[in-house]
Amino acid sequence: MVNNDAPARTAARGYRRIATEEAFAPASVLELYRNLKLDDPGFNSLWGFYLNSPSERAVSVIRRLQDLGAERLADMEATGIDHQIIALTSPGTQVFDAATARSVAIEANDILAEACRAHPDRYTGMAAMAPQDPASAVKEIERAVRQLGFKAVILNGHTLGEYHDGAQYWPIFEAAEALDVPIYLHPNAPPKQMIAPFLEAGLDGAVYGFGVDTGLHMLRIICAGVFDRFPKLQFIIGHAGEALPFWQYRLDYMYGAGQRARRYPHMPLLAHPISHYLANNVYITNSGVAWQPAIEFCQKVIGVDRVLYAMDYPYQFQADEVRTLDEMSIPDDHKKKFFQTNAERVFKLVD
Ligand code: 1DF
Ligand code: MN
Repeated sequence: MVNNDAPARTAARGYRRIATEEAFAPASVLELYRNLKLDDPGFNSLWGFYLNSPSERAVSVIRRLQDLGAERLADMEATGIDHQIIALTSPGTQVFDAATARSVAIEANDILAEACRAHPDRYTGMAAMAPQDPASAVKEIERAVRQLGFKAVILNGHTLGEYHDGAQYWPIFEAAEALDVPIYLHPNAPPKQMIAPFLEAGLDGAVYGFGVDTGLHMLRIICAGVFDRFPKLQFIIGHAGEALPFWQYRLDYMYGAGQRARRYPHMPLLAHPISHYLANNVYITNSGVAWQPAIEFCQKVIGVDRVLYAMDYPYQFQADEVRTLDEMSIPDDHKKKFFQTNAERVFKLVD
C-alpha cells in the first residue's frame, strides 16, 4: 500500500522542491486535439486514449491539465512541491498548420502567464512557440521571455515527423542562446515513419517510444553541429536523459570512428566528442524516473550541477516518489542541487 501522506515540509528538509517538467493544457487546445483528424498514429494513440478513455488515469489527467488554480496548488501542497516549471503539454503546437500553431502558442503563453502572475512563488512558465514558422517562433520566444517573464522554451519533439536539427530551425536556437534561456526538449511519440513496431507492442508512449524518439532527437541536434555554432545554448531533457548517459561511451567511440573515417560526408565534423555536448550543453531531469541508481549515474556522467528534479505532473503525480527521492542516500549538498539550486540557476529563479 502506497503511503500518500504529504512529504516533509521545506524547513524540515533544508531544500525547496522545484519540479521542472510539469504540464498544462488550455481547454481550447484539448478541444482542437479532439477535433483534429491527423495521419499521425502516435498522436492518435496518445490523445485518443486521454480524450476518450473512461479510466481514472485519463479522466484525472485531462482535468488536472486544465487547472492552473486550486486543484494544482492543492496537489502541490499534498506532494510537497514548492514550485512548478510549467509547459504546454506534448505535442503542444506541433500538430497544427503554421497559422493555428502560432495562435495556439500565443494563447497558451497568455493563459500561463496570467497564472504565473497570480502565483509567482508557485509557477514559472516555459514558452510555447510554433517551430513550423521559425521567424514567428523567434518573435514569440522574445515576447514570452521579455514581456511575460518566462524562463525557458518548450520544444515538444518532432513536428509531424520533421526533426528540428535542420538549419531552418537554427534561428530558434540563436534566439534562445541570445536570451540565455534553455530549451526543454520534451518527448513526443515516435513519428509515423518509425512508430509501427512500437505501436504493435504497446510501447509507443511514455513507456518507451517517447524516450527513444527524444534521445534520437537530442543526438540529431548534437550531430548537426548546433552546439559548435551556439556553444552557450542549453538544452534540458527529461526521463534521466532519455538513456543518453547510458549510451555515452558507445556514442563517443562509434561516432568518433565514423567521423574519422568520413563515413557520412554530409555530416559536419564535430569539434568535440558527443560526451562534451552532454556535459556542457545539456541538463537532465529525472522526470518519470524516481530511482536513485539512474539519478546518480546521470550525476556521475554529466555532472551533479546538471541533474534536476521533475515530477511530470499530472502524468506521474505520486507523493510516494517524492518521498523516495527525499530518502536517496546521496550527499545532502547533491540533494539540494537536485531539488532546488540547479533549477534556480538554469531557470534564473533568483536574482
Ligand atoms: C505522458 C507522459 C504524457 C509524459 C505526456 O504528455 C508526458 C503519458 C502528453 O504518460 O502518456 O509529458 N511524460 O513526460 O512522461
Ligand atoms: Mn512530460
